[in-house]
Amino acid sequence: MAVRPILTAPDPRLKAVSTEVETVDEALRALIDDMAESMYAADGIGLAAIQIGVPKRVIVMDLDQKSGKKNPRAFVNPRIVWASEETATFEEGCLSVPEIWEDVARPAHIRAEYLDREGVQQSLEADGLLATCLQHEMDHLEGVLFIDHISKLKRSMALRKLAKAKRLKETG
Ligand code: GNR
Ligand code: NI
Repeated sequence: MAVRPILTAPDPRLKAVSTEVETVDEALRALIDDMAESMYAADGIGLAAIQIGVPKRVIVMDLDQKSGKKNPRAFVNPRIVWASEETATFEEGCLSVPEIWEDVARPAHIRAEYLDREGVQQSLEADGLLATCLQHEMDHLEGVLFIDHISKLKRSMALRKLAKAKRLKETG
């Protein structure tokens, strides 16, 4: 297992559309384990494979890791099969857009289908933070970041803040 570096915007790889996983095998489980380790190391609650540069439709998530007990969940080839008309607004952040937090409205309730770590088909109904996080991660699979859902002005301010932080990090 290894912690891998997380790509940050405006890295063009974050805009890639990830491809379907064909078989859930040991190599994929090794990727899932690296993703979980990278997510925990960065104090995130979710991570899409593209955030560590792998364009595959794989997500890991652990919403209650703050409780101390690790309970990572893997979602392979997830699909939203139903979404409510009703929306819910959460303040979102992203490990690939560090230190930026903005409100995003998304369907409040969703039903999703996916393969788990063993390659078994699963179905899930979600609301609250789980629904938000799953949609945020599934956006990554399409090359979409949460800042793509906010106003153009807020997005350009966020990207400028990010560029400045990167510059400061480089010059020390
Ligand atoms: O760690 C994360 N927190 C978070 C908070 C609100 C809504 C979405 C998220 S996901 C984010 C980790 C991440 O960037 N996943 O892609
Ligand atoms: Ni993210």
